[in-house]
Amino acid sequence: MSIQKTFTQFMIEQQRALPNATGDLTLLLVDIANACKRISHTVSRGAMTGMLGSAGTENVQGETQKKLDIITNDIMVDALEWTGHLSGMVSEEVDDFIAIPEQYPKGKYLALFDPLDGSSNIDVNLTVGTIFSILSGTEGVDATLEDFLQTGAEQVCAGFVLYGPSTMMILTTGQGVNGFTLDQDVGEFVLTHPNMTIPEDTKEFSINMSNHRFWETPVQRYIDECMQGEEGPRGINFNMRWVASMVAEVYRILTRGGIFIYSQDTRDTSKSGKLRLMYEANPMGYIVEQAGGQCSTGRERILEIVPDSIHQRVPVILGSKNEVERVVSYHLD
Ligand code: AHM
Ligand code: MG
Repeated sequence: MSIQKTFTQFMIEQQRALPNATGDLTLLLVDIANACKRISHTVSRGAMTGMLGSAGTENVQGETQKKLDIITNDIMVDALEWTGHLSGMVSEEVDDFIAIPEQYPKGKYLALFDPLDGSSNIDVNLTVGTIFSILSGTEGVDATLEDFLQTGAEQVCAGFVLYGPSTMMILTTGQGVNGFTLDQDVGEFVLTHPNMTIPEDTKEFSINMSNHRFWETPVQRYIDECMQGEEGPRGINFNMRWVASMVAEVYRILTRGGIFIYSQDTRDTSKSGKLRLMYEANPMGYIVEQAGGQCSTGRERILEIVPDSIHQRVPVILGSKNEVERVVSYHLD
């Protein structure tokens, strides 16, 4: 019987191929994987833990926090702050960046995460996930706010963990995209989806249609053309999916192609979109590009945006290359 390659084995083999690698990133990712196993277990116990529902508090984005938003944030912070691999963290659920406590060594990386993406789905038992992005920091020194304000193109690594029918981790370190499934019996992620690629064409789109009247004209034009199907200018019938969990949508796109859009709209002109650049759009954009897809705001490549704040929002259009290019061309028109 052949034994499947574990996540740790995969990472160590990748590290050996790089002459200057120290193993720090491997150890950090193993710690992140362990935190996500704990989150997977917590989420899977559902109502039995009494942790479903609202916490009655708001995060910096003005969104009501679920109890599990706070619990999963604490799991990530507790798992990572002591390791010596990080000089600071950013979480969707915490207003300021998170400093490493004084007693722990400061490492050469920065971790940015959304501990529970799609948490509006948690009470209805649908797929949620953890998204993370790793940037370079300065070893031995406490991070400052400016240290985090790097473009997505500078990410060392990006990944997400999906808590669905199976728990999966999707990861890129800039050498393609690989998917690992959690073997619940032995508690290890194993490589099940090597070299994931996104088909260049698709007939499936993901967007929250209820916001149609608020979208900008290029997005309305694109979706309206898809909706016209065989009789319209595209000449083909499209399918639609909207899980309201970006992790689930991006995983589906990595599996069979598609386009995901959460664009800027006129509901609240003070916000440029809903999704956050540094721990949602950038890591997902890096993964999608590494799998051969594209990721744009409609006007610029997401990975080239120079951030001005850690909780900045951006419009997101990502997925199959030819469809994203089409939406971008409608913006240029
Ligand atoms: P969250 O990080 O607070 O869960 O919000 C992000 C989520 C995405 O996963 C998803 O694409 C989007 O919000 C859904 O938004 P909506 O409920 O407006 O359709
Ligand atoms: Mg999120």
